[in-house]
Amino acid sequence: MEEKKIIFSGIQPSGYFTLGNYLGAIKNWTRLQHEHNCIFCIVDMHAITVRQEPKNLRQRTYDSFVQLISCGLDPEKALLFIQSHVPAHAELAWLLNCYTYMGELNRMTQFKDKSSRHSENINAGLYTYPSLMAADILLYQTDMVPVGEDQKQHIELTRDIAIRFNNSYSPTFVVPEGYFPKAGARVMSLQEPDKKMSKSDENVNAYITLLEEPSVIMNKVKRAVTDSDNQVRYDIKNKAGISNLIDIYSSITGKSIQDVEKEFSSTGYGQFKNAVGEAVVEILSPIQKRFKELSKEKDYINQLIKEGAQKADSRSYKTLNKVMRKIGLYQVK
Ligand code: AQP
Repeated sequence: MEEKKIIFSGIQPSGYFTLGNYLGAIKNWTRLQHEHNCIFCIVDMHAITVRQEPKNLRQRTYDSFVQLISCGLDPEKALLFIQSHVPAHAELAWLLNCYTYMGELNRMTQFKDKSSRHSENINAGLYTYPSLMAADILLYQTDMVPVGEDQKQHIELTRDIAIRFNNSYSPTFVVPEGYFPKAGARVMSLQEPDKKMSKSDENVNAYITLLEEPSVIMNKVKRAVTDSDNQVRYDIKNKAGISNLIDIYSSITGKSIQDVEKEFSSTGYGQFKNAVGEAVVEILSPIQKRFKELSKEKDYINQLIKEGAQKADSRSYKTLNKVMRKIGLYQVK
């Protein structure tokens, strides 16, 4: 029998999860957990590379864990934990920083993008974010990393760091592959459709969160920026807003882009937006119901959080010790 692949992916508690996070990541995770050895992590240490309100961060981290379970992740099937609860992540990140070049970090578009949005706080953590991400992935000897297309560059860098380390010493890390699902790979902002939908966008109309009221969802879709030609046709270059809504609708319903174009060929944008809004409301409604029920079960959720951390701790230390030994850090047996 073929061995199960090890899959790792992370998500930041930097706000409430968006439809982009769901269609680009979480929805695929719920499928992958049945087929592979999956590890999913709430990366709170990545979130603090931009300023967070402590009280909000604490609450969002808890809510993120509950949201993942509400979306269908099962702690019996996948390993779910919070990054800061497992010290090996920060430890390996430091070690890998010493094997990562500034030239490589300088090329990262996410750093350029986030530092331009947070010009008052361009900190070293934001800059070395990719080494922490490499540590997250490499600690678990990950084979595959399912992420949205926006993370392609970080995965490439993780591979380069792993190969460099393996070549400098001896094979230590599995060199992971990125896995970029086509459907929902890049959900764009509803207000600036040439930018990806982000949970930390200052304009709340740019994104839809998983916990949003149906009326708010319908309104946000209605207000989504489109164009004036009133034809539901896919053309990313000239009709980015409508193309984004087609992508969202197609990803939720499973219909092809051509079929969506056909379905709305004789209707205007108003009717199409209505259908998109309703599809979003429908897919989020069971998640919201479960979230409401589960958030009240604090003892149960905290127990799951603790168990996740314990399991991740024992798995990650194996790799960390191996790395320390190879580098030449003195260890007492
Ligand atoms: N718009 C998106 N479309 C498709 N996939 C997306 N992802 C994020 N936004 C989209 C995928 O979600 C996973 C978790 O992302 P993250 O929370 O770790 O960080 P991010 O990519 O930086 O997400 P945000 O929402 O943009 O957060 P902020 O605003 O804090 O930076 C990843 O697999 C990502 O590809």
